[in-house]
Amino acid sequence: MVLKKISEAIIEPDPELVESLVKEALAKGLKPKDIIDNGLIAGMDVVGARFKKDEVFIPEVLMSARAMHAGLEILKPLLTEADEKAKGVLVIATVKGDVHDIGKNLVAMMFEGAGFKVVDLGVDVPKERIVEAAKANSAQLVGLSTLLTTGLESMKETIKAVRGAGFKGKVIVGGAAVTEHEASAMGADGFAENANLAVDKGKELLHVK
Ligand code: B1M
Repeated sequence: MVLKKISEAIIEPDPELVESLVKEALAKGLKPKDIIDNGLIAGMDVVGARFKKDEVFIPEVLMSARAMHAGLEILKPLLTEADEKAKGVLVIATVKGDVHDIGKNLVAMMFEGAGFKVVDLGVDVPKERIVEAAKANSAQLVGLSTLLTTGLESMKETIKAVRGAGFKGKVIVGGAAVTEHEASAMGADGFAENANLAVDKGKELLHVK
């Protein structure tokens, strides 16, 4: 019931209500991942479908995104494992030309939660900055996200630049515009459909548990 209320507070965006409902869900013993998947993301899925049908427009979508962030901020610290040594370093970004960051932030949070050090470069990030950050942080993983079909070319170019700069780690990609087939065609080492699977894929590629 509380998860349904959380979804509704994303659909009819009310960041304060989301905050208090997320706290209520935690107090009831619900797991953060359950709250994210079946409360926050479930609500955003409805908003996405309405956006597609022109039933809601960018300002409403942004309000829903803000409500989603309000919930995620509470859950973020709870996802972090008490692990002294990082399992690896992930440099993550939404590629140049794309400003969508909700999914990318979720992936970053899940990696942090699984014990990785995460360097989040934000959105609309040029390939040069990603190359630089991967080097500067001795990253084992580079994660790229795009939700736009037009972002696929940026993603491909970024992978090329990262490889061209001699990066020896693994590149993992995702986002609604990417398919497994495209991911391998553009030279990524791994693809994941959602944030949980992204962590599984990252661990598999780096051979860590
Ligand atoms: Co935009 N938008 N948007 N939008 N938006 C989409 C993506 C779209 C599908 C809507 C539609 O038309 N049906 C469409 C893209 C079509 C396409 O190219 N195929 C679209 C468009 C067209 C646009 C604009 C061009 C609209 C315009 O201006 N005319 C514009 C683009 C601006 C730009 O980037 N240059 C635009 C703008 C915006 C807002 C700013 C209003 C807002 C973004 C706010 C923000 O992110 N801070 C927005 C939103 C919110 C959406 C929808 C409604 C929701 C996206 C979202 O956050 N979903 C979206 C419609 C939809 O998806 N149904 C839409 C929830 C999130 C949890 O899912 O990000 O997919 P997602 O992440 C998932 C997985 O994909 C995966 O894990 C996450 C779940 O666990 N994943 C990874 C993501 N990254 C990963 C990386 C990985 C692995 C997995 O490894 C590294």
